[in-house]
Amino acid sequence: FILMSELDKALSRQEFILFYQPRVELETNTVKGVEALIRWKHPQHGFISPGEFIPLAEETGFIATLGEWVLWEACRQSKAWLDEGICELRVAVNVAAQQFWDPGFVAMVRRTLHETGLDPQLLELEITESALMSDQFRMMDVLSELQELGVYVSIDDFGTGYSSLSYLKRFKVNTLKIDRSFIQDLPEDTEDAAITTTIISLARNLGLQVTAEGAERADQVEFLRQRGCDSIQGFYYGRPMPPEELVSFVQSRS
Ligand code: G
Ligand code: G
Ligand code: MN
Ligand code: NA
Repeated sequence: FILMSELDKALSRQEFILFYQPRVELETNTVKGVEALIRWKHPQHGFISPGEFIPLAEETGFIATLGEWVLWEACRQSKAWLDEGICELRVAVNVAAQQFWDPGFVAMVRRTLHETGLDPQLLELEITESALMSDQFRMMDVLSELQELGVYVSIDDFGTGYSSLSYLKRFKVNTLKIDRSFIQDLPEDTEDAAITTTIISLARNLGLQVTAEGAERADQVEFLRQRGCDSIQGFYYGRPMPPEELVSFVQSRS
């Protein structure tokens, strides 16, 4: 049970940290990107998962402040890895619906890139399919502005929302991230196999990148590789981990 006042304090007490989960490119078998995933290091209760406090942050509007911090910290980290000559990693940041629809959102992203000095090409914004679809005309404008800025955009949890294929054609997005629910029962589940195969060829035919989330086993990775999936983010390769561990992980694979 979490109180809003605790969330607010946690931010000023620097109790939030970002973990990073590697995304492995299948063709080269190397890590080209990571997803930043927030954790709350609570002084009494240890690590608290975002599933337990992001919903409250969304209800109370605190997600705006928290989301800005996440974006800033992820950009700062990617830039630091690059400057220190450690690795070049595109960092993917989850954007809540409320953030995406805020009229100041694109300006905030631009300002954060400027302040941290990160190349826009090294930032990817993950927006869920359901968040995108609520206002299709404005969505097109925001996506165009983000494209002009030069950041990457991916549709998170793809396959679980309601985007019509005709809109997909005009979405200015770079990547579809296939939701974990379609991956977890591969390759045995014939329906999930059909859905996954179809999403991969849809993405390829539209010239989009496709990432599968949640592969935990070698046979799942093999299935996805054979169907032309570009990259995989799943426990098979690595869990979300602290930045130091991520660096060792990347270096051990390159
Ligand atoms: O890391 P974990 O599997 O516990 O994440 C659970 C959920 O929390 C996922 O749906 C993930 O997208 C979400 N999440 C993690 N970090 C962030 C964040 O920084 N911002 C937002 N909006 N959601 C996040
Ligand atoms: O909603 P979103 O796609 O942002 O959620 C990402 C979350 O999915 C991460 O917090 C991560 O913990 C979780 N995740 C990533 N890979 C796997 C996996 O292979 N298995 C399971 N069970 N969860 C995963
Ligand atoms: Mn995500
Ligand atoms: Na997802």
